[in-house]
Amino acid sequence: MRRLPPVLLEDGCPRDLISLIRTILAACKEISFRVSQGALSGVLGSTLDENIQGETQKKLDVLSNQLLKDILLESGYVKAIASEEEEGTVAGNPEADYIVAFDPLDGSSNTDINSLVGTIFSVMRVPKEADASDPAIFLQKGEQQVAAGYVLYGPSTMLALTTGKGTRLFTLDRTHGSFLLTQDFASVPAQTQEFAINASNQRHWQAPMQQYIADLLAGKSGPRGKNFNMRWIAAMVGDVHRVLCRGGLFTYPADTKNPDKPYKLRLLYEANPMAMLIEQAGGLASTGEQRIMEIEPQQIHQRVAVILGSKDEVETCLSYHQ
Ligand code: AFP
Repeated sequence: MRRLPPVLLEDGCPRDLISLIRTILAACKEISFRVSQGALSGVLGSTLDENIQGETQKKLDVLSNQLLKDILLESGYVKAIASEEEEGTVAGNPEADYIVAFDPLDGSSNTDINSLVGTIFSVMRVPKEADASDPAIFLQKGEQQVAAGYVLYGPSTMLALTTGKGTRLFTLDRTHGSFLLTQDFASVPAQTQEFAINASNQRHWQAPMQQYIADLLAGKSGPRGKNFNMRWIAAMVGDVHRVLCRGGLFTYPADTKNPDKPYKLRLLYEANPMAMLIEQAGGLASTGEQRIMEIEPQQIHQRVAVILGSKDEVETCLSYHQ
C-alpha cells in the first residue's frame, strides 16, 4: 500500500504543501492516540470554559487545538491559523504561503460516549506580502482551497484528503505510524435512500425542508415512491464519512430555534472543506440557495446551512427550495 507523500507528489502537489499536510497529520496522530486512550489519560469531560461560539469546551477540544496550533505555528509552513476554539486568527511565519482553518475536534460531545470524532481542516494560499495578523486573509471562497480534509478517529483512524484531484481515503497504520492509501478515488453514488438530519429540530425548520423530509418519511407510498433510512452521528465528520463511503444526503438546515443563530455549521472549517471533499468525489454541496464553495465569507466564524451528498438527491432537495 502506498504512503501519502508519493501519492501527492505524483499528482504534482507542491512539496511545501505536502510538508504542511504532513505537519497537520503529525498533530492528528497525536490526537488519535489521546482519543484512543480515553479515560486512561484523563482527557474526557468538559473544562469550565466556553469557546468563542459560546459552547462548553471539552478537555479534548482544548488539547487538540493546542496540539494543532503548536505544531503548525512551529513548522514555519503557515502564515496564520484560524480555529473553532480561537476567537481570532493566530499569526505564524510571515514568509509562509499557506493559511489553515480547522475544527480541531468535531463532534466533541461524542468523546464521553466513545463515539466518532474527527479533525477537519482547510488549506488556502495567500500572497507572500499578505499580513499574517490580518484575519481578512481567511475570507476566501471555498473554491480557493488548495487542500481540504478530515481525520476521523473511529475504530480505525482514517484520513479523507483532496488537493483538487479527487478525494482519497487513507488509513493510519499504527505499526508504522503512516497513513496508507486505502481508496484511491472515493465516489459518492448519485442516488441514495439514506439521509442524515437532526430531526429533533423539525418544528424549527423552514417550509421547504419540512416538506422535503416529510416526503422522504412518507416512503414507498409517498411522492418519492421509495423508502429512506435515517442516520445521525452528531459529528459532521462521521456523517460525511458515511456519505463519502456509500452515498446519502447530509443536512444541517437553517432553523428558527435561536433567531440570533439560524445556522449551526461553520463555513471556513466545516462546510467548505467538506464541500470540497464531497464535490471532488462527484457529490454536491449547497446551502439551499447557493453552492457552498462560492460563498464570499464575511467573518472567520461565519455559519451556514449545509445540504450535501449524493448528486441526484441533493438536486431533489434543492428543487424544494426553488
Ligand atoms: P462540535 O464541533 O462543537 O462538537 O459540534 C459538532 C457539530 O457542529 C457537527 O459536527 C454536527 O453535525 C452537529 O454539531 C451536531 O449537532 P446536534 O447537536 O444538533 O446534533
